[in-house]
Formats: sequence, structure tokens, C-alpha cells
Amino acid sequence: MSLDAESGVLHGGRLVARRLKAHGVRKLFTLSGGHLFSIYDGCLQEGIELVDVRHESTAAFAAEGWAKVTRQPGVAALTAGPGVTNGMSALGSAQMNHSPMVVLGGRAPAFRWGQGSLQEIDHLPFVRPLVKYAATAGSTAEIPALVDEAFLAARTPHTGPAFVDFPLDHVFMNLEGEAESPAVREPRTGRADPAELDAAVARLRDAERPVIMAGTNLYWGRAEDELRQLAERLSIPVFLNGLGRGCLAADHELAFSRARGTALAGADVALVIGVPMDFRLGFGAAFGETTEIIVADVAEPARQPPRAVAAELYGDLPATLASLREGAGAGDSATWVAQLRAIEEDKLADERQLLADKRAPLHPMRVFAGLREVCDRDAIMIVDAGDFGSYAGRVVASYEPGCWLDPGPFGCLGSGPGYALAAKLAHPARQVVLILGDGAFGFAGMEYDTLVRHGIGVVGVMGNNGIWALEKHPMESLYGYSVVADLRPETRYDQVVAALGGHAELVRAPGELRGALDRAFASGAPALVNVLTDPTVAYPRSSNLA
Ligand SMILES: Cc1ncc(C[n+]2csc(CCOP(=O)(O)OP(=O)(O)O)c2C)c(N)n1
Ligand SMILES: [Mg+2]
Repeated sequence: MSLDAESGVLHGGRLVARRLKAHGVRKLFTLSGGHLFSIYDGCLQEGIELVDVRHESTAAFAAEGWAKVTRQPGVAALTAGPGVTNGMSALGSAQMNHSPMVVLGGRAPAFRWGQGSLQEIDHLPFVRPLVKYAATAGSTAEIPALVDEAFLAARTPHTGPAFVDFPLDHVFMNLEGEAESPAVREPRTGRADPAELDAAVARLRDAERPVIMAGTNLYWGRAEDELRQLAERLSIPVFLNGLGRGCLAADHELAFSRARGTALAGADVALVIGVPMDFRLGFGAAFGETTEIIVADVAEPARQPPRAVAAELYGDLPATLASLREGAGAGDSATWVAQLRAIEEDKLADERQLLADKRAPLHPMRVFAGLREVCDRDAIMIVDAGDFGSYAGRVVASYEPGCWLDPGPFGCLGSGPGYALAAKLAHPARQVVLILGDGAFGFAGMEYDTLVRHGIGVVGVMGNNGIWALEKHPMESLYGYSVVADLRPETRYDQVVAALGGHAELVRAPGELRGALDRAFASGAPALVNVLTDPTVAYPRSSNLA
């Protein structure tokens, strides 16, 4: 590569931006900081859009959200010191969710290191446990290769977050010599072990009550088409969680959700795809004691399965699922499928009453009954709440991959506005719905300012019960009382949003809901529908901590 034609030289920030561009990056999420100015300048020169927010946490969650809705790495630039520390929750989240993202950090100058420059702190020791790759640029010339390494690490299965920081002097200085522009390296993926595949095929071929439980890595592994073909060929009921939701449309004849307990416990063979047997699956105990388990994932997991399994299939997931389909032949589990469908229908019927509940303030189920009426099939649902989010997870269905963004097993409140910002930027023509608790609003509610400034028509639907319900109810059942679990009843978060320039609605009774939702979507503006919900409603759950 020759030196830059217009300016004659390339500064470090321009080198960063050139590599971002080479990796297909179109947006950079950030909050201003002097340590980042040369990166901003580089992005302007290279045509990468800067999206500025009101808290670095949101910048980093937006990068994760971008990954979740595009399956490409999202990128955030965080200023030295507090900018990076503010982004750490999103790194932890991306690590647990396997979301590919790259965080670029500002950093105090190298030539004065240790002398007490503004915001001087070594990020690597505290960032390293949260990422797949962490490095500091040792010179201007090193910058392109480190950015490339970060992207390669982020994209290599298991995908996840990567971090590089750039000392002020190196990133502001011009490059001595010529900048290289190497081709982007594609990550390597492995293939499942043939002997394990044979073992899995044998189990599936003989199965009478098979079940598929699939999660987030099914989505990262782009295996939705093969999942559907495998399920259809062998007639296997499918349950999905996390980002796996929508990888089989909720109205597919083999898609189930409410019969999960019975299905997992009663299955003779369970194919567990792209989801760890963590607390969400009772550490393996969600399955029956005699259920034979086949585990498939994009790569070998860091944690071993918590119980003995019949086969472990680690590697390219579409290839694995295709091999299972070809090997196992056509299955016949019609009786089993019909049995589960009957349970599913029964549970659906049980829900109908609450979906039509007439109380004011509203039952959360009534809110989602209303929301479902106005949402398109490809609407992107983002959940940032406690109990209100659990109810959404129960009754709001997903029909396409990448339409359901919950915080995942890290469970970080405040991730929603960043996810929503990124989702709407990536898919401007689609509905993006932010399902918000009143507690959750406090973490990143100021991002309505960001949405307004950038003209991003996210529709927030708030379940405002005046409490931290997911904490208040469990504490009351354990201790007979609760502390630090109350918020103010009927706080006018809608007026906060209106003051920030958004469209605002308040809903006190079921009859007001539909009109408010219609107006919010029709406004095209960032909107909040503040729905007052009944604080006495407790989501029925057995445990939320282990
Ligand atoms: C950053 C963070 N802090 C605290 C928690 C613990 N927590 C989980 S759910 C919840 C309550 C959320 O309240 P709200 O958003 O109002 O939803 P609700 O449960 O009332 O429907 C809390 C405090 C968390 N998950 N993340
Ligand atoms: Mg609440």
C-alpha cells in the first residue's frame, strides 16, 4: 500500500479505521473522549459512521446488540480509564453470550506511562478475564495487525469479545513507512468427530421420544436451516432458548415451548445444540435421569457437561446437523409429538384468561396480548426487565432468527437501550420493541436522548409496577418481608421521554393500550408506552439464583 493520497501520511487512528473498514464495519458506537479523537478522524475519512451515546455501557451494549442482530462483530470505542471501566458489564455479557464484538480503548500515552497522566490505568488486567483477546498497541506500526487479531479472535468459534487499546501517542502519530493492507483472515472451524457422530446417529435412529433443545450458539453457528430439516426429517419436537429463539418459527408444527418440562424430562434421547446445561437447564437435571444426551456445539466448550453424555459433537454446526439427518434416516415419533402438542394446547388455554385480564393497573400478560396484536412477524423484541421480561418470554413468540434479544445468562439490566439502538440501526425498516421494566429504565433511560438525537424509532413498552418485582417477591417469600425492592409507584417515565424529545404514552387501563401502541408505532419516533402494571403479580418461578 502506498501512503495516503490526500494527506500524504496515515495517522494511527486512520490505521484503526482502515482495518475496521476491511472487516466490514459500518458503525462505531462511542462516547466522546480526547484519547479517541484520531480514531474518530480516521472513521470520518474511511466512511465509518460514529454513533454517540450517553454512557459507555450503552456504547458497548450497542456493539453487542449489533452482533446479535447481524451476526457480525459490533464495535465500540471507549475512552481511557472510566470509559473502559464503564464498558465492562457488556464485555462480561458478550463473553457469556458468545457475542462477537471488538472494543477499542483509548489509553494514556506510552511515553509518559507511570507518571500519572489523566485517566491513566492499565486496562488489560481487569479486561482480560472478560475477553478472548486483549492487547495494547506497542507502536503506531503495530496497530493494523492488532485490530486484525482482535477481529479474528472475536469471530473464531466460540465467538466472543476482544479488546485492544491504543496509547494516545501511538494512535495520534503518523506512521513511519508504509501501511500494509493484508487480506482479512477467516476463522478456522473444526468438524465433529466421526466416531461421536456415529454414536449420536445410532441413538437418534432408535429414539422413540426424541427432543431438541437448542440455544444461542445454534444462531451464531448459522444452523437454523439444518435444524429445521433435521427436525422435520426425524420428526423431533424443538425447544429454543436465548438467541436460538426464532431459529424455528414459533408456529412451526414441531416448535414447542410450554411443554418443555414434560418433554425434556420424558425424552429418551435429547439433542442439546448450542446451549450449555447451566442453570436454565437445571445443570442437566431438566432432562430425565435416563435421557441419553447428545451435545452439539460450534466448538468444544470451556466447561464440560455437568452429567454423562452419549456423544459430543463439536465443530461446524450445519455440517453436524446434516450428518445426523443423513445418518439417522426418517424417524416416526408421531405419538410423542401429539402428546406434547396436547400439553402445549392445554397450557395455552390456561393462559387465555390472563391474556384477557381486565384489571387496572394491568396484568403483564394483558400488556403482551396487546403488543402481539400490533407486531409484525419479523419485529425485533428486546427485553430489559425482571418479571415483566419473564412474562414476555412466555407469551411473545419469535418467528425468525435474531428477533429475540434478552440479556442472556449474565442477566445485566440496562442492556436494552444499547441493543435497541443497534437493532434499529441495523434494520431500520423493522419494528424494534424495547420491553422495559421501570427498574431497568433507571440504568440507561437517558439513552432516549440518543434515540431522539439520531432519529431512531424504537418503541419502548414499559411494565411499570413501581417495584423491582423479580427481587421483591422472592425476598418476601423467603423472609416474609422485603427491603430495597421498592420504587416510586406511577412514576411518569413517559414524561421523562417526552422531555427528551420522544413520543410518550401513559396507559392506566386495558382499554387504553391498543390506541397507545398504535400511536407509538405510527409516530415513527422513539417512543415509550408507560403501562402501569399490577405490583401484586409475582411471576411463578422456583428459583432465580442458582
Ligand atoms: C445490573 C443488574 N443489577 C441488578 C440485577 C438484579 N435484578 C434482576 S431483575 C431485577 C428487578 C428488575 O426490576 P424491573 O426492571 O422493574 O422489572 P420487574 O421485575 O419489576 O418486572 C433486579 C434488580 C441485575 N440483574 N442486573
Ligand atoms: Mg418493576
